[in-house]
Amino acid sequence: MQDRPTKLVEYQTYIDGKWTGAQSGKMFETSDPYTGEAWARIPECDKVDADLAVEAASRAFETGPWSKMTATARGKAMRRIAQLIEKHAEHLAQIEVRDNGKLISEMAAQTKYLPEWFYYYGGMADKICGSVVPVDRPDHFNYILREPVGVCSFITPWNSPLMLTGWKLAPALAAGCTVVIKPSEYTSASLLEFMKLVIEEADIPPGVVNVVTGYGAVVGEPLVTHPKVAKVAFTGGTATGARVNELAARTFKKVSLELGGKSPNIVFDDCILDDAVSGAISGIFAATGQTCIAGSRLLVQETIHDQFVEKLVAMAKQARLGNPQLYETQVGPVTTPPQYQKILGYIDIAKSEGARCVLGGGPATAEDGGGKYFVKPTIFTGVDNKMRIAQEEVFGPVLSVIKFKDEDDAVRIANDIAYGLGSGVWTQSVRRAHSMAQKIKAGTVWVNTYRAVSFTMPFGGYKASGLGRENGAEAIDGYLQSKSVWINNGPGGGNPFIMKTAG
Ligand code: TXE
Repeated sequence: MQDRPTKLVEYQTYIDGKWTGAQSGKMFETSDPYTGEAWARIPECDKVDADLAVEAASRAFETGPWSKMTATARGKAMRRIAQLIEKHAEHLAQIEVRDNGKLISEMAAQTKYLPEWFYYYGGMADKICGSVVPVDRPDHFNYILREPVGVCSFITPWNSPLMLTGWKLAPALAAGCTVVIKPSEYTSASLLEFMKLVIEEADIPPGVVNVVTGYGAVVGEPLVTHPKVAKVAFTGGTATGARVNELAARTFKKVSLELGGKSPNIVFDDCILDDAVSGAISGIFAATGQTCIAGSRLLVQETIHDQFVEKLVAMAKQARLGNPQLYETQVGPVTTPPQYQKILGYIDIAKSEGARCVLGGGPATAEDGGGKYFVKPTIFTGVDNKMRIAQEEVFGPVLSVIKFKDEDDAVRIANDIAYGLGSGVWTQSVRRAHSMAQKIKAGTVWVNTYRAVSFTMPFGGYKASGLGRENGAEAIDGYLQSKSVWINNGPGGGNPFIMKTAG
């Protein structure tokens, strides 16, 4: 176990290029989920700070150096950001683990990969082209400008704080927007380190990237309702996402939402069994199940069900629970106390619904004897898709195994859910792979792999899993709007009382 820190680290937040506390002077503590001990103090911002940050972002967008910078220079600035992330990747990962308890092996892989987002979108900055339109009028020269939407608010969760920020920040900066970021109250520290080590060092002008820290309802909502905010990009729970969407609609903001999931991971009897077993395990137990794309519903064809479950349990049993800062640890603690209670509550619900617990099923202690908030990797069989354990997002290391007969049955069960974020298919049949990919209603279908993401591939949800897409070339559209320019080079006039709808 880590020692209790004798002195808490004190962070400030970053508004208009300056380090500051909350205007109220309030602070809150952030804890290490492994030790359960507080290790840092974070400014507890409120609406006053949110308003200051939005005003700073608005000035930077309207009149600051950023607004006058060429797109090529923006792209260069983004490459500086990428290089600085590369330099500090390991340190940033360690801070993330300290705050969210996820495995260093996963968080370090994320921070090492994150520069690619800034290289990719940085390269796009001076390739955002408008177009000339051959409009159906004589003597006209019409064109479309693509302009940045303006000030954007980002609200992010605790499970992958920097990665999910980068998915928003890189396309927003490439488009020429300015931003205010509110990280989760559980994991603010890595973003504040990022601001110091990366954004400040990269000489990004004041006001372009601002951070306010604190609680969602207090400092998050003012960022969603502020009239000068043009776009809100949110990642978090579905209930919060619905509220954010409703509030943002009142002032007609653009919104993108990346919400929860209950993703089906579908194993056919023609799969390579060992690959599918590993895929099923990493689908649910990686990140202690705290990922929106967790393959939490494992659909197994009845012909191989018993054999598959036996192999699955045998492998899952070997998982090493322990200190998430060590590279050999395979399962870390749950990030927050409410999340820990929620997961244990769902385990009870599953048992009361009649699902059969074949592995785990309760709190755990890490192998080193230390640690807080550990839950045993848990597998339920005999799950019916109508049960709450199959329909609701647990966000923990709890797998529901559901039997199916054939392809049609698998598709029916996979789609009989409010969510539509990820999905997996394990098969060696090319025909079946493509057919399933077409029929599953989800933003991502992985075939013979699971939980892969890339800056090049769009990511987002169908149904209650969200709105819009992050990543890939199309993500930049979420930070741009079109302006139609009409130039009449011929005679004007005509009937002044009638709209010019015809040539
Ligand atoms: O998320 P919240 P919570 C799911 C998962 C989890 C559940 C609840 O099922 O168990 O959501 O987790 C900010 N206005 N996911 O409570 O509340 C909040 O401060 C504006 C899925 O931690 O959605 C934080 O910054 N902002 C998920 C962010 O919203 C508000 C990741 C997310 O917190 C706000 C996390 C408000 N009224 C949880 N209320 C994923 N998609 O990966 C809260 N916030």
